[in-house]
Amino acid sequence: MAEMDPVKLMKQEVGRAAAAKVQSDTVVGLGTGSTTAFAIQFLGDRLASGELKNIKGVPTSFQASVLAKKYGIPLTTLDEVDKIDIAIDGADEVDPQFNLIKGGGAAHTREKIVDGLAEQFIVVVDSSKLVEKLGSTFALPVEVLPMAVAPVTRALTALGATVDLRMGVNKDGPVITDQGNMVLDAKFEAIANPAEMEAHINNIPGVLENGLFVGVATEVLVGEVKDGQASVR
Ligand code: ABF
Repeated sequence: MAEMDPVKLMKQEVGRAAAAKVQSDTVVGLGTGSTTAFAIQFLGDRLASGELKNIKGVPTSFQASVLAKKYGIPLTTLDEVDKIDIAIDGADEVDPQFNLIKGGGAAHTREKIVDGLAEQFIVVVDSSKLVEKLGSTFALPVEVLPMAVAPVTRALTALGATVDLRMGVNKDGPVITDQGNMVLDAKFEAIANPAEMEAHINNIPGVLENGLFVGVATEVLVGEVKDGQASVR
């Protein structure tokens, strides 16, 4: 049998470990990204086996809602529930204080709403996402109203970032978010004070949300592969 790609193996194990933390009769925030996709799949498996009962998912993106339907996870909305018990979501960078950069999937606006409401927010990453300082490997995604792309670009540049408009896979036009906005990717040397930077950027007129998640994650599950064996810590 062909060897499974070790990164995929790692994501699978992390997704499985996160799904195992979900209890029956709870509301689950369903994140976006390839690692969380495995968690959603394993939640579906647990429901199908009868081991898990009566959960409702709040999706953070169209992609998450499609996966939830595929794996038989009933969906609900923030109008129907008064709390989210646990959220499972990916990240692009994690620092030692569990602060995150998210938004590589252009879904960080809904993700921050759902992850921020969750009593437990479990982040599922592979070890390549661990950094000492946020911003050191990944540009900070910022969701912007299309009419404000130019002034927000100038404001982020003035903060010291190199700013790019996120283009689609075929480069034939900018990525459009689930809200109909665009995404600027702001690459900083490193972000010294994530809390300050998060508040400052969200205060720039035209900005909807940025990908700094400060003080939101309650647990980080890190997948690793050593000698072909996947483990989670
Ligand atoms: C999403 O998951 C994004 O916020 C983040 O960029 C992405 C990470 O995806 P993957 O698990 O595929 O690396 O939540």
